[in-house]
Amino acid sequence: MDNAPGISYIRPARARPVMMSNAMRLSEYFLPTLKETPAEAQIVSHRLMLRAGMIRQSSAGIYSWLPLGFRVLKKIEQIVREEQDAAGCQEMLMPTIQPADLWRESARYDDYGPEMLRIKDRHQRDMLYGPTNEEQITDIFRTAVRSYRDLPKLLYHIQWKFRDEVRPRFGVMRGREFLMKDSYSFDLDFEGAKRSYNKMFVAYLRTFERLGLKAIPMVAESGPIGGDMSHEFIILADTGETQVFCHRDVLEFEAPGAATDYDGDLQPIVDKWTSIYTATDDKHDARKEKALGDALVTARGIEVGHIFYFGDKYSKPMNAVVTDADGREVAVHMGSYGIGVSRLVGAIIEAFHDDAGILWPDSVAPFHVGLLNLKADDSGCAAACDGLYGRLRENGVAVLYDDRAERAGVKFADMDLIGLPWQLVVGPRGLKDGIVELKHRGTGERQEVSAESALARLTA
Ligand code: P5A
Repeated sequence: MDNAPGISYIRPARARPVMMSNAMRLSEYFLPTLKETPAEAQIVSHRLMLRAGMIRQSSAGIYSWLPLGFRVLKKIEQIVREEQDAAGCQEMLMPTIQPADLWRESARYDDYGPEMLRIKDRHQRDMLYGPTNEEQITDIFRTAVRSYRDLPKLLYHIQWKFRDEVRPRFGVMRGREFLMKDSYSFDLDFEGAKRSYNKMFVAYLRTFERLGLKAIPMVAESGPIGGDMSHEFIILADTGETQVFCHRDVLEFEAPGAATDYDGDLQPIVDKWTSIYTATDDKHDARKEKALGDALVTARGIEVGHIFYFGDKYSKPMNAVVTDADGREVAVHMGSYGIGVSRLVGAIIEAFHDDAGILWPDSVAPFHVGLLNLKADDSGCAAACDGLYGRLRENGVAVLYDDRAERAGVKFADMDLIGLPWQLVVGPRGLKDGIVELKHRGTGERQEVSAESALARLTA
Protein backbone atom coordinates (compact mmCIF):
# COMPACT_ATOMS: atom_id res chain seq x y z
CA MET A 1 0.00 0.00 0.00
CA ASP A 2 1.30 3.45 -0.86
CA ASN A 3 1.77 6.02 1.84
CA ALA A 4 -0.79 8.78 1.95
CA PRO A 5 0.83 12.01 0.75
CA GLY A 6 2.47 13.96 3.48
CA ILE A 7 2.42 11.12 5.99
CA SER A 8 5.58 9.18 6.60
CA TYR A 9 4.97 5.73 8.03
CA ILE A 10 8.57 4.78 7.79
CA ARG A 11 11.18 6.10 10.13
CA PRO A 12 14.70 5.34 8.91
CA ALA A 13 16.22 2.84 11.33
CA ARG A 14 19.75 3.38 12.47
CA ALA A 15 21.97 0.42 11.69
CA ARG A 16 22.78 -1.35 14.91
CA PRO A 17 24.33 -4.81 15.24
CA VAL A 18 21.93 -7.43 16.62
CA MET A 19 23.40 -8.93 19.77
CA MET A 20 22.39 -10.93 22.80
CA SER A 21 22.53 -9.11 26.08
CA ASN A 22 26.14 -9.54 27.05
CA ALA A 23 26.10 -8.76 30.75
CA MET A 24 23.85 -10.29 33.40
CA ARG A 25 23.43 -10.17 37.14
CA LEU A 26 22.99 -13.67 38.52
CA SER A 27 20.41 -12.37 41.01
CA GLU A 28 18.21 -11.62 37.99
CA TYR A 29 19.29 -14.41 35.65
CA PHE A 30 17.19 -17.53 35.18
CA LEU A 31 19.78 -20.15 36.05
CA PRO A 32 18.16 -23.05 37.94
CA THR A 33 21.30 -25.03 38.88
CA LEU A 34 20.95 -28.36 40.67
CA LYS A 35 23.15 -29.60 43.49
CA GLU A 36 22.12 -33.22 43.18
CA THR A 37 23.07 -35.40 40.26
CA PRO A 38 19.92 -36.21 38.29
CA ALA A 39 19.39 -39.98 38.43
CA GLU A 40 18.17 -40.31 34.83
CA ALA A 41 21.34 -38.93 33.27
CA GLN A 42 23.82 -41.63 32.26
CA ILE A 43 26.59 -39.57 30.72
CA VAL A 44 28.51 -36.60 32.00
CA SER A 45 27.32 -34.04 29.44
CA HIS A 46 23.69 -34.83 30.17
CA ARG A 47 24.29 -34.59 33.92
CA LEU A 48 26.15 -31.31 33.60
CA MET A 49 23.64 -29.73 31.24
CA LEU A 50 20.84 -30.49 33.69
CA ARG A 51 22.86 -29.44 36.73
CA ALA A 52 24.07 -26.22 35.08
CA GLY A 53 20.50 -25.19 34.29
CA MET A 54 21.04 -25.31 30.54
CA ILE A 55 18.16 -27.55 29.52
CA ARG A 56 14.92 -28.97 30.90
CA GLN A 57 13.37 -32.18 29.62
CA SER A 58 9.86 -31.77 28.26
CA SER A 59 9.30 -35.40 27.28
CA ALA A 60 11.66 -38.21 26.24
CA GLY A 61 14.27 -36.75 23.89
CA ILE A 62 12.60 -33.32 23.77
CA TYR A 63 14.11 -30.39 25.62
CA SER A 64 13.60 -26.75 26.41
CA TRP A 65 16.72 -24.64 26.20
CA LEU A 66 17.04 -22.37 29.22
CA PRO A 67 18.94 -19.06 28.90
CA LEU A 68 22.43 -20.42 29.60
CA GLY A 69 22.04 -23.41 27.26
CA PHE A 70 20.43 -21.22 24.65
CA ARG A 71 23.44 -18.90 24.60
CA VAL A 72 25.78 -21.81 23.89
CA LEU A 73 23.46 -23.24 21.23
CA LYS A 74 23.36 -19.86 19.50
CA LYS A 75 27.14 -19.48 19.62
CA ILE A 76 27.66 -22.85 18.01
CA GLU A 77 24.99 -22.08 15.44
CA GLN A 78 26.75 -18.82 14.58
CA ILE A 79 30.14 -20.47 14.05
CA VAL A 80 28.51 -23.12 11.86
CA ARG A 81 26.75 -20.33 9.93
CA GLU A 82 29.90 -18.27 9.39
CA GLU A 83 31.79 -21.24 7.99
CA GLN A 84 28.92 -22.21 5.69
CA ASP A 85 28.75 -18.64 4.42
CA ALA A 86 32.52 -18.55 3.90
CA ALA A 87 32.24 -21.67 1.74
CA GLY A 88 29.66 -19.97 -0.47
CA CYS A 89 26.61 -21.72 0.94
CA GLN A 90 23.48 -19.52 1.13
CA GLU A 91 21.25 -19.54 4.19
CA MET A 92 17.49 -19.94 3.94
CA LEU A 93 14.80 -21.45 6.15
CA MET A 94 12.41 -24.28 5.37
CA PRO A 95 9.51 -25.26 7.62
CA THR A 96 9.50 -28.07 10.16
CA ILE A 97 6.18 -29.44 8.90
CA GLN A 98 6.16 -30.96 5.44
CA PRO A 99 3.48 -32.47 3.18
CA ALA A 100 3.63 -36.28 2.91
CA ASP A 101 3.12 -36.11 -0.86
CA LEU A 102 6.67 -34.90 -1.43
CA TRP A 103 7.96 -37.95 0.39
CA ARG A 104 5.71 -40.20 -1.66
CA GLU A 105 7.46 -38.88 -4.77
CA SER A 106 10.83 -40.04 -3.53
CA ALA A 107 9.31 -43.24 -2.11
CA ARG A 108 10.71 -42.38 1.31
CA TYR A 109 7.30 -41.92 2.93
CA ASP A 110 6.94 -45.67 3.37
CA ASP A 111 10.65 -46.43 3.68
CA TYR A 112 11.25 -44.10 6.61
CA GLY A 113 9.23 -46.21 9.01
CA PRO A 114 8.28 -45.44 12.61
CA GLU A 115 11.06 -42.87 13.06
CA MET A 116 8.95 -40.40 11.13
CA LEU A 117 6.36 -38.42 13.07
CA ARG A 118 3.25 -38.45 10.91
CA ILE A 119 0.54 -35.87 11.45
CA LYS A 120 -2.83 -35.10 9.88
CA ASP A 121 -4.09 -31.55 9.49
CA ARG A 122 -7.77 -30.56 9.92
CA HIS A 123 -8.49 -31.51 6.32
CA GLN A 124 -7.12 -35.00 6.98
CA ARG A 125 -4.12 -34.29 4.78
CA ASP A 126 -1.00 -36.28 5.63
CA MET A 127 1.78 -34.14 6.97
CA LEU A 128 4.99 -34.94 8.83
CA TYR A 129 7.52 -33.27 11.08
CA GLY A 130 10.65 -33.24 8.92
CA PRO A 131 13.46 -35.62 9.94
CA THR A 132 15.53 -34.03 7.10
CA ASN A 133 14.83 -31.86 4.05
CA GLU A 134 16.12 -33.50 0.83
CA GLU A 135 12.63 -33.76 -0.68
CA GLN A 136 11.63 -30.26 0.26
CA ILE A 137 14.74 -28.57 -1.12
CA THR A 138 14.51 -30.65 -4.31
CA ASP A 139 10.95 -29.43 -4.75
CA ILE A 140 12.02 -25.80 -4.31
CA PHE A 141 14.90 -26.27 -6.71
CA ARG A 142 12.90 -27.96 -9.49
CA THR A 143 10.33 -25.20 -9.65
CA ALA A 144 12.95 -22.43 -9.77
CA VAL A 145 15.95 -23.65 -11.76
CA ARG A 146 15.89 -24.74 -15.39
CA SER A 147 19.35 -24.20 -16.85
CA TYR A 148 22.86 -25.44 -16.20
CA ARG A 149 23.86 -21.76 -16.23
CA ASP A 150 22.24 -21.40 -12.80
CA LEU A 151 24.48 -24.07 -11.34
CA PRO A 152 26.15 -24.77 -9.02
CA LYS A 153 23.94 -23.92 -6.04
CA LEU A 154 24.68 -24.55 -2.38
CA LEU A 155 21.85 -23.84 0.08
CA TYR A 156 21.46 -24.47 3.79
CA HIS A 157 19.23 -23.91 6.75
CA ILE A 158 19.45 -24.41 10.50
CA GLN A 159 16.19 -25.92 11.61
CA TRP A 160 14.69 -28.32 14.13
CA LYS A 161 14.20 -31.91 13.07
CA PHE A 162 12.18 -34.71 14.56
CA ARG A 163 13.12 -38.38 14.56
CA ASP A 164 11.15 -40.72 16.76
CA GLU A 165 14.26 -42.59 17.87
CA VAL A 166 13.66 -45.99 19.50
CA ARG A 167 15.95 -45.10 22.33
CA PRO A 168 16.33 -41.37 22.83
CA ARG A 169 19.10 -41.01 25.38
CA PHE A 170 22.09 -39.09 26.62
CA GLY A 171 20.17 -35.83 26.67
CA VAL A 172 20.64 -33.69 23.57
CA MET A 173 23.12 -36.17 22.11
CA ARG A 174 20.40 -38.48 20.85
CA GLY A 175 17.24 -36.48 21.02
CA ARG A 176 13.97 -36.88 19.21
CA GLU A 177 13.74 -33.18 18.47
CA PHE A 178 17.15 -31.75 17.61
CA LEU A 179 18.70 -28.81 15.80
CA MET A 180 20.53 -29.59 12.59
CA LYS A 181 22.36 -27.50 10.04
CA ASP A 182 21.62 -29.14 6.71
CA SER A 183 23.05 -28.04 3.39
CA TYR A 184 22.19 -29.22 -0.10
CA SER A 185 24.23 -28.96 -3.27
CA PHE A 186 23.06 -28.97 -6.89
CA ASP A 187 25.48 -29.52 -9.74
CA LEU A 188 25.36 -30.41 -13.40
CA ASP A 189 27.71 -33.37 -13.22
CA PHE A 190 29.79 -35.53 -10.93
CA GLU A 191 32.85 -33.32 -11.20
CA GLY A 192 30.85 -30.32 -10.05
CA ALA A 193 29.21 -32.31 -7.28
CA LYS A 194 32.63 -33.35 -6.06
CA ARG A 195 33.74 -29.74 -5.90
CA SER A 196 30.70 -28.91 -3.78
CA TYR A 197 31.33 -31.93 -1.61
CA ASN A 198 34.93 -30.88 -1.06
CA LYS A 199 33.88 -27.37 -0.09
CA MET A 200 31.65 -28.78 2.61
CA PHE A 201 34.34 -31.24 3.71
CA VAL A 202 36.80 -28.39 4.26
CA ALA A 203 34.16 -26.13 5.83
CA TYR A 204 33.43 -28.92 8.33
CA LEU A 205 37.08 -29.29 9.30
CA ARG A 206 37.23 -25.55 9.92
CA THR A 207 33.94 -25.44 11.80
CA PHE A 208 34.88 -28.16 14.27
CA GLU A 209 38.33 -26.65 14.74
CA ARG A 210 36.74 -23.32 15.70
CA LEU A 211 34.56 -25.16 18.19
CA GLY A 212 37.74 -26.44 19.82
CA LEU A 213 37.14 -30.01 18.63
CA LYS A 214 39.30 -32.52 16.86
CA ALA A 215 36.83 -34.01 14.38
CA ILE A 216 38.06 -36.89 12.24
CA PRO A 217 36.42 -37.53 8.87
CA MET A 218 35.68 -41.22 8.53
CA VAL A 219 34.76 -42.85 5.26
CA ALA A 220 31.18 -43.86 5.79
CA GLU A 221 30.28 -45.66 2.59
CA SER A 222 31.71 -46.04 -0.90
CA GLY A 223 29.76 -44.21 -3.56
CA PRO A 224 28.69 -46.13 -6.65
CA ILE A 225 30.91 -43.92 -8.80
CA GLY A 226 34.11 -45.05 -7.13
CA GLY A 227 35.92 -42.93 -4.62
CA ASP A 228 34.55 -42.38 -1.20
CA MET A 229 31.69 -39.97 -1.16
CA SER A 230 30.22 -40.13 2.27
CA HIS A 231 32.02 -39.12 5.43
CA GLU A 232 31.06 -39.01 9.06
CA PHE A 233 32.87 -36.46 11.22
CA ILE A 234 33.65 -38.04 14.56
CA ILE A 235 35.09 -36.55 17.72
CA LEU A 236 36.76 -38.95 20.11
CA ALA A 237 35.03 -39.42 23.47
CA ASP A 238 34.75 -42.46 25.71
CA THR A 239 30.99 -42.10 25.93
CA GLY A 240 30.54 -41.92 22.15
CA GLU A 241 28.16 -44.33 20.48
CA THR A 242 30.39 -44.98 17.48
CA GLN A 243 33.37 -47.37 17.48
CA VAL A 244 36.29 -45.83 15.66
CA PHE A 245 39.41 -47.34 14.06
CA CYS A 246 42.09 -45.06 12.73
CA HIS A 247 45.76 -44.53 12.11
CA ARG A 248 47.26 -42.51 14.94
CA ASP A 249 48.74 -39.98 12.46
CA VAL A 250 45.22 -38.77 11.82
CA LEU A 251 45.25 -37.20 15.25
CA GLU A 252 48.16 -34.97 14.21
CA PHE A 253 46.48 -33.51 11.15
CA GLU A 254 45.32 -29.94 11.31
CA ALA A 255 42.33 -28.26 9.78
CA PRO A 256 43.05 -25.93 6.86
CA GLY A 257 43.18 -22.29 7.92
CA ALA A 258 40.81 -19.42 7.33
CA ALA A 259 42.78 -18.41 4.24
CA THR A 260 41.55 -21.47 2.33
CA ASP A 261 40.56 -20.53 -1.19
CA TYR A 262 37.25 -22.27 -1.81
CA ASP A 263 37.51 -21.66 -5.54
CA GLY A 264 40.88 -23.38 -5.66
CA ASP A 265 41.52 -27.12 -5.73
CA LEU A 266 40.42 -28.61 -2.42
CA GLN A 267 40.99 -32.20 -3.50
CA PRO A 268 44.50 -32.41 -1.97
CA ILE A 269 43.06 -31.48 1.45
CA VAL A 270 40.36 -34.14 1.20
CA ASP A 271 42.88 -36.70 -0.07
CA LYS A 272 45.31 -35.94 2.73
CA TRP A 273 42.67 -36.83 5.30
CA THR A 274 41.30 -39.85 3.54
CA SER A 275 44.69 -41.28 2.60
CA ILE A 276 45.21 -42.45 6.16
CA TYR A 277 43.06 -45.29 7.38
CA THR A 278 39.92 -44.15 9.16
CA ALA A 279 36.83 -46.27 9.70
CA THR A 280 33.84 -46.80 11.94
CA ASP A 281 32.62 -50.12 13.28
CA ASP A 282 30.43 -51.15 10.58
CA LYS A 283 32.98 -50.44 7.87
CA HIS A 284 36.19 -51.45 9.49
CA ASP A 285 38.63 -53.78 7.85
CA ALA A 286 40.37 -56.47 9.89
CA ARG A 287 43.26 -56.74 7.41
CA LYS A 288 44.05 -53.05 7.67
CA GLU A 289 43.78 -53.27 11.42
CA LYS A 290 46.47 -55.96 11.45
CA ALA A 291 48.68 -54.11 9.00
CA LEU A 292 48.60 -50.95 11.08
CA GLY A 293 49.89 -52.74 14.19
CA ASP A 294 50.94 -50.21 16.81
CA ALA A 295 49.73 -47.31 14.71
CA LEU A 296 46.12 -48.39 15.08
CA VAL A 297 43.98 -46.34 17.44
CA THR A 298 40.67 -47.85 18.49
CA ALA A 299 38.41 -45.50 20.32
CA ARG A 300 34.85 -44.44 20.79
CA GLY A 301 33.48 -41.35 19.14
CA ILE A 302 30.53 -39.03 18.67
CA GLU A 303 29.22 -38.33 15.18
CA VAL A 304 28.88 -34.55 14.94
CA GLY A 305 28.51 -34.29 11.18
CA HIS A 306 27.73 -36.41 8.16
CA ILE A 307 28.08 -35.54 4.47
CA PHE A 308 26.69 -37.42 1.48
CA TYR A 309 26.92 -37.41 -2.27
CA PHE A 310 23.89 -39.21 -3.67
CA GLY A 311 23.79 -38.19 -7.32
CA ASP A 312 20.28 -38.36 -8.75
CA LYS A 313 18.63 -40.35 -5.96
CA TYR A 314 16.10 -37.54 -5.41
CA SER A 315 16.44 -35.46 -8.57
CA LYS A 316 15.47 -38.38 -10.82
CA PRO A 317 12.24 -39.53 -9.18
CA MET A 318 11.28 -35.95 -8.39
CA ASN A 319 12.20 -34.70 -11.84
CA ALA A 320 14.64 -31.99 -10.80
CA VAL A 321 16.25 -31.44 -14.17
CA VAL A 322 18.14 -28.68 -15.98
CA THR A 323 19.05 -28.30 -19.63
CA ASP A 324 22.75 -28.72 -20.30
CA ALA A 325 24.85 -26.80 -22.87
CA ASP A 326 23.53 -29.03 -25.65
CA GLY A 327 19.92 -28.41 -24.69
CA ARG A 328 19.47 -31.90 -23.22
CA GLU A 329 17.58 -32.39 -19.94
CA VAL A 330 19.69 -33.89 -17.18
CA ALA A 331 18.82 -34.75 -13.60
CA VAL A 332 21.00 -32.68 -11.28
CA HIS A 333 23.69 -34.24 -9.08
CA MET A 334 22.98 -33.62 -5.44
CA GLY A 335 24.63 -33.93 -2.07
CA SER A 336 23.52 -33.20 1.48
CA TYR A 337 25.60 -32.18 4.46
CA GLY A 338 24.49 -32.27 8.09
CA ILE A 339 25.86 -30.95 11.38
CA GLY A 340 24.21 -31.85 14.68
CA VAL A 341 24.09 -28.37 16.21
CA SER A 342 22.29 -29.34 19.44
CA ARG A 343 24.28 -32.58 19.72
CA LEU A 344 27.45 -30.46 19.58
CA VAL A 345 26.56 -28.78 22.87
CA GLY A 346 26.71 -32.18 24.57
CA ALA A 347 29.70 -33.32 22.54
CA ILE A 348 31.74 -30.25 23.53
CA ILE A 349 30.97 -30.91 27.21
CA GLU A 350 32.00 -34.56 26.79
CA ALA A 351 35.33 -33.25 25.49
CA PHE A 352 35.79 -30.44 28.04
CA HIS A 353 34.85 -31.02 31.67
CA ASP A 354 36.34 -31.99 35.02
CA ASP A 355 34.90 -33.23 38.31
CA ALA A 356 33.60 -29.78 39.22
CA GLY A 357 31.84 -28.99 35.97
CA ILE A 358 32.15 -27.73 32.42
CA LEU A 359 35.25 -26.12 30.86
CA TRP A 360 33.91 -24.15 27.90
CA PRO A 361 36.29 -23.39 25.04
CA ASP A 362 36.41 -19.59 24.54
CA SER A 363 34.61 -19.73 21.21
CA VAL A 364 31.37 -21.15 22.61
CA ALA A 365 31.42 -20.05 26.26
CA PRO A 366 28.05 -18.53 27.24
CA PHE A 367 29.90 -15.69 29.01
CA HIS A 368 33.60 -14.92 28.98
CA VAL A 369 33.91 -13.91 32.63
CA GLY A 370 32.18 -14.81 35.87
CA LEU A 371 32.45 -11.99 38.41
CA LEU A 372 32.09 -13.25 41.99
CA ASN A 373 31.23 -10.95 44.84
CA LEU A 374 32.19 -13.06 47.87
CA LYS A 375 30.42 -10.77 50.34
CA ALA A 376 27.35 -9.21 48.80
CA ASP A 377 26.30 -7.52 52.06
CA ASP A 378 29.59 -5.62 52.32
CA SER A 379 29.02 -2.22 50.75
CA GLY A 380 32.67 -1.72 49.78
CA CYS A 381 32.78 -5.09 48.10
CA ALA A 382 29.52 -4.47 46.28
CA ALA A 383 30.69 -1.05 45.07
CA ALA A 384 33.95 -2.49 43.78
CA CYS A 385 32.11 -5.30 41.98
CA ASP A 386 29.53 -2.97 40.51
CA GLY A 387 32.40 -0.86 39.19
CA LEU A 388 34.16 -3.86 37.63
CA TYR A 389 30.88 -5.07 36.16
CA GLY A 390 30.28 -1.70 34.53
CA ARG A 391 33.77 -1.53 33.10
CA LEU A 392 33.62 -5.07 31.67
CA ARG A 393 30.24 -4.37 30.20
CA GLU A 394 31.33 -1.09 28.61
CA ASN A 395 34.23 -2.90 27.03
CA GLY A 396 31.95 -5.49 25.46
CA VAL A 397 33.16 -8.36 27.65
CA ALA A 398 30.41 -10.93 28.17
CA VAL A 399 30.13 -11.13 31.95
CA LEU A 400 27.90 -12.96 34.42
CA TYR A 401 27.99 -11.19 37.78
CA ASP A 402 27.24 -13.29 40.84
CA ASP A 403 25.77 -10.56 43.05
CA ARG A 404 23.56 -12.95 45.03
CA ALA A 405 23.42 -13.05 48.81
CA GLU A 406 24.87 -16.58 48.89
CA ARG A 407 27.79 -18.17 50.71
CA ALA A 408 31.15 -18.01 48.93
CA GLY A 409 31.20 -21.82 48.68
CA VAL A 410 27.94 -21.86 46.76
CA LYS A 411 29.24 -19.21 44.39
CA PHE A 412 32.49 -21.05 43.71
CA ALA A 413 30.65 -24.30 43.08
CA ASP A 414 28.10 -22.76 40.73
CA MET A 415 30.75 -20.87 38.78
CA ASP A 416 32.91 -23.98 38.40
CA LEU A 417 29.83 -25.93 37.33
CA ILE A 418 28.84 -23.57 34.52
CA GLY A 419 32.45 -23.38 33.38
CA LEU A 420 33.01 -19.80 32.17
CA PRO A 421 36.64 -19.42 30.99
CA TRP A 422 37.57 -16.73 33.56
CA GLN A 423 36.55 -16.09 37.16
CA LEU A 424 37.14 -12.69 38.71
CA VAL A 425 36.86 -13.17 42.46
CA VAL A 426 36.38 -10.16 44.72
CA GLY A 427 36.42 -10.40 48.52
CA PRO A 428 36.73 -7.83 51.32
CA ARG A 429 40.13 -9.10 52.47
CA GLY A 430 41.92 -8.61 49.16
CA LEU A 431 40.09 -5.40 48.44
CA LYS A 432 41.72 -3.71 51.42
CA ASP A 433 44.95 -3.88 49.39
CA GLY A 434 43.21 -3.31 46.06
CA ILE A 435 43.68 -6.96 45.12
CA VAL A 436 41.32 -9.34 43.30
CA GLU A 437 41.79 -12.91 42.19
CA LEU A 438 41.74 -13.96 38.56
CA LYS A 439 41.23 -17.66 37.97
CA HIS A 440 41.34 -19.49 34.67
CA ARG A 441 38.78 -22.26 34.82
CA GLY A 442 40.50 -24.47 32.24
CA THR A 443 43.99 -24.54 33.75
CA GLY A 444 42.99 -23.80 37.33
CA GLU A 445 45.73 -21.15 37.40
CA ARG A 446 45.06 -18.33 39.90
CA GLN A 447 46.63 -14.92 40.13
CA GLU A 448 46.28 -12.19 42.70
CA VAL A 449 46.37 -8.92 40.82
CA SER A 450 45.16 -5.36 41.07
CA ALA A 451 41.64 -4.72 39.83
CA GLU A 452 43.07 -2.59 37.03
CA SER A 453 45.40 -5.25 35.73
CA ALA A 454 42.61 -7.86 35.94
CA LEU A 455 40.48 -5.57 33.78
CA ALA A 456 43.35 -5.06 31.37
CA ARG A 457 43.77 -8.83 31.02
CA LEU A 458 40.08 -9.48 30.48
CA THR A 459 39.49 -6.70 28.00
CA ALA A 460 42.65 -7.33 25.99
C1 P5A B 1 22.56 -34.69 5.88
C2 P5A B 1 21.87 -33.38 6.02
C3 P5A B 1 21.25 -36.27 7.33
O1 P5A B 1 20.17 -36.18 7.85
N1 P5A B 1 20.32 -35.02 5.48
C4 P5A B 1 20.45 -33.58 5.60
C5 P5A B 1 21.48 -35.72 5.91
N2 P5A B 1 22.31 -36.85 7.91
S1 P5A B 1 22.32 -37.50 9.37
O2 P5A B 1 23.59 -38.14 9.54
O3 P5A B 1 21.19 -38.34 9.55
O4 P5A B 1 22.19 -36.33 10.41
C6 P5A B 1 23.14 -35.27 10.41
C7 P5A B 1 23.68 -35.02 11.80
O5 P5A B 1 22.61 -34.72 12.69
C8 P5A B 1 22.92 -35.18 13.99
N3 P5A B 1 21.85 -36.07 14.49
C9 P5A B 1 21.30 -35.99 15.72
N4 P5A B 1 21.54 -35.16 16.74
C10 P5A B 1 20.83 -35.32 17.88
N5 P5A B 1 19.89 -36.28 18.03
C11 P5A B 1 19.61 -37.15 17.02
N6 P5A B 1 18.66 -38.07 17.18
C12 P5A B 1 20.34 -37.02 15.80
N7 P5A B 1 20.34 -37.67 14.60
C13 P5A B 1 21.25 -37.08 13.82
C14 P5A B 1 24.23 -35.93 13.91
O6 P5A B 1 25.29 -35.08 14.31
C15 P5A B 1 24.35 -36.23 12.42
O7 P5A B 1 25.70 -36.33 11.99
